[in-house]
Amino acid sequence: MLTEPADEGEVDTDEVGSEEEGGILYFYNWSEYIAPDIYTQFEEETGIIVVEENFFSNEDLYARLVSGATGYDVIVPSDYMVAMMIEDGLLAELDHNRLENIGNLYPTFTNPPFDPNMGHCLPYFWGTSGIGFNWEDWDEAPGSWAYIFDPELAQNFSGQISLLDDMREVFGAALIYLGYSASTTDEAELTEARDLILGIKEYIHSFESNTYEDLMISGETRLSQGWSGDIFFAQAEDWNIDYIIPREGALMWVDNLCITADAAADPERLARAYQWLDFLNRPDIAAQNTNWVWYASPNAAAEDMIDPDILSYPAIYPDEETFARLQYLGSVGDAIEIYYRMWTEIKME
Ligand code: SPD
Repeated sequence: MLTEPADEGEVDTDEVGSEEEGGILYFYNWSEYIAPDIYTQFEEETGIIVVEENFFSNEDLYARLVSGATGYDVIVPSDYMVAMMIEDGLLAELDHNRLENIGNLYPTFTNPPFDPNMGHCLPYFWGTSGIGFNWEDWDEAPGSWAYIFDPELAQNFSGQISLLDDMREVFGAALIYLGYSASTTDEAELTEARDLILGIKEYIHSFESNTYEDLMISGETRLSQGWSGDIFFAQAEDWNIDYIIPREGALMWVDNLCITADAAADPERLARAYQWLDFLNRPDIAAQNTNWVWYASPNAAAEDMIDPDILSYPAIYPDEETFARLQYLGSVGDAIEIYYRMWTEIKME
């Protein structure tokens, strides 16, 4: 199913099959973020072939679209990135009348601050960003970001710690550890966070958002900043691997299904995109998806079909006490330039 773009900035629409029958839909998604059988089912029901390509951070996705990439029909940005993309005119407005299954969502997800009344996107999955660890190394779970950000503690895992290759996530975790907002625009706070990260950089195995769960499975890394479902993916391979939301707090996020403004300019592409969004929002499909990826679903009508072990797992569906320690990333306006500069300093050092 995977295809590479023909040139920088353009999807190769000739590479996979022809546009006979239902045509082709280009889906730009995070990696390992859909139950693979869903493609076959969708094609059987609609004749539409879905071609998936992956990105590994919101910033990569944004850079690709803002530099003029065309051809992507449906993309999956997180909350704060949806707000940025709306501002830049990169997303189509949603006509809710074309989405039969839109009523299936939990009310908490239907009027998000980053996209009032789901004007542009539907929620796809939500989750948290915490710490993956291996019980072989611990008597008690590592309940603090200090195990990553305090050099005294981090040196115990020298060369065995991975951080997400994701600027907002890494700054977010460091800022939360320091007691600041994860979306600060204050340069002094950001400088402190940058210095904190630089202070433990010698103990970092890698900045990695794609294969960090594989590094945990192989034992090459023992502590990973990671996304809940990805760590559970590793746990399925090695039951000693586990996930914790640190006591200082952590990020939560909602990833969203959005139709690009580019696709909306073509009625046929737009029609396929609506069919795809509605299919993914069907209760049986949403449940099948969560049962495979182990991320929480915003689809209330799917609940009865989701594996009860997943529904009752507090690291996937956090309890109220944990919820109170979570925060979303917000848009940081022009301060994004400070983030980019400091992120480069971290990576280059
Ligand atoms: N393997 C897919 C993980 C997708 C996680 N999205 C998280 C976005 C957080 N900003």
